[in-house]
Amino acid sequence: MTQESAGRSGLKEWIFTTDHKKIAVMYLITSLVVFTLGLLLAIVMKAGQWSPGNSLVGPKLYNVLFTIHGAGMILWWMIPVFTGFFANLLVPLMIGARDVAFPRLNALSFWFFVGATVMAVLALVTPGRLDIGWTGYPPYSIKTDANTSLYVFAVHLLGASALASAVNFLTTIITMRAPGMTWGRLNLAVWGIFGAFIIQLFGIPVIAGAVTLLLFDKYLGTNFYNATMGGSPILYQHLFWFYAHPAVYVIALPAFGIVSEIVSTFSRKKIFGYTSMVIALMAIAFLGFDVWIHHLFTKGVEDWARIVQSLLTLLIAVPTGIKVFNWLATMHKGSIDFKAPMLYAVGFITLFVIGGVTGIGNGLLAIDIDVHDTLWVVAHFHTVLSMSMTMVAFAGIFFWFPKFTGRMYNERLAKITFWIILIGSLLAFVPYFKLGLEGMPRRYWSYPPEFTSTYRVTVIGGFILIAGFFMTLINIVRSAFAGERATANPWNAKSLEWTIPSPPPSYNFETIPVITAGPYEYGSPEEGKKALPEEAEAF
Ligand SMILES: [Cu+2]
Repeated sequence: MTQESAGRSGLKEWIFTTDHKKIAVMYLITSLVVFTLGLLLAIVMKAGQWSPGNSLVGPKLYNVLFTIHGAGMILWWMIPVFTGFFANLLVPLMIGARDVAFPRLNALSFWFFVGATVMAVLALVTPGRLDIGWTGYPPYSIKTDANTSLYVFAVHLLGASALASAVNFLTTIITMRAPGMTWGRLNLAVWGIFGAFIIQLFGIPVIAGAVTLLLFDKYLGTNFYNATMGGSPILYQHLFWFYAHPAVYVIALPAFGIVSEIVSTFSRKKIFGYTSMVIALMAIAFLGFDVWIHHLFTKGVEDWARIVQSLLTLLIAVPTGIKVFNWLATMHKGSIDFKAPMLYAVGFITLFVIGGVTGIGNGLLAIDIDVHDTLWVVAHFHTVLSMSMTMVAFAGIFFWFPKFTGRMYNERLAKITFWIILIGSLLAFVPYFKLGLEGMPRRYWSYPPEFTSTYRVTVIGGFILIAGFFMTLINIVRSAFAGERATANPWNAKSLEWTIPSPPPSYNFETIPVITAGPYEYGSPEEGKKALPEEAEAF
């Protein structure tokens, strides 16, 4: 994709590449393929729910479908698109480096990720299809004849990939910033990615241990999670959610950073409250490890632990609220240009606030006990996480599209699909809040007839939503090959990556820039000053 490689751009060039930009694109392609698969499964799940009897999908198949949908969308779409694609694309360009600290390790991370994908696919085609949910709770995951082992190995390989990435990117951000790129001048996207990898570093060993014990219980006859032999299935849930709750912020922190870049650029204003943004990002990374028990409020955990973690869960609303306030304050009195990335960013804020406010509900111990394991929870995480973070992913893909492909996406189509996705999301998931409050449990293949009309709204909404996503995918693929040629800085943005050609040459910067100002210097005396290499320095 770079000019240099144009002459020798074969499959081999991609397979053996250590260029962070090429690795980024390969992460994007892999995760978009799995995202598409997740959508196709969602179509089947939705279609079957048109009528209460569900003549299309039986209970066993439904379990398989939501397992693949959940695991695929979280572990192969949302986490890799932010920590694989965006981290690889943005970090070196934004800190003024020629690549990551360990380029070969970076390639290894990607190929481990591919290996994990292959294993996950094998888990599906081998007998006893995987039906354990993305959570893989024992005792069911031990008792089932499904291939738990391949899923566990896939999680191991994903973990190895993510740990290698964490070491690589933390080292890169700490040691490879260009001269003058102080911590206070880092882009918020880099701060978000930094926070995400700190979480990966501390969280992944725990989940890797948790699933290893699962493997031992199932195949080697140990009883770590076997209650009848003195073990505890709840132990697994503690270990699982100790990582899996913070994993939400592995997705969200880079997303928060990306939204900040976009909101600032298209409001033509410096981001409001930069320091408070950084503190909020780091506070969330820390607090994220102190709230996992909110997933176990109904599982017989001691009261003191439930009360403390309920309060800590609510505390996360503070740094989160600071962010939303700062984005709105950045837009306030800005000259806003609603290009597609900005529309998607504002759509994200909308869905995120709807989902976030309902999160205060399930964070409260008393309410959670009522809505636990109902469709309320499904509505909550699909708005606050799934839909809103996918909005950010597309906002970012469109925003940096000219940079990494050298071409423009179709603006008109992107705007139309934004509205389709937003309306589809609201129709597909808001009714789940109602169904959840009325007591409809999650993960049921069928439902009582009195819920038919509400279910049908979600089915129609789901189809609208999925149609919007497919149109977005078409836009991305078509524009990558046939879009208009892009200039170096089509948005007139003020960050370092826009000072180099689109797409960037393989070495990124001809001379390593000397940084003299922070990002987001719109309309101030410092405007445009940053990233103009005043004194070139040989690298
Ligand atoms: Cu949680």
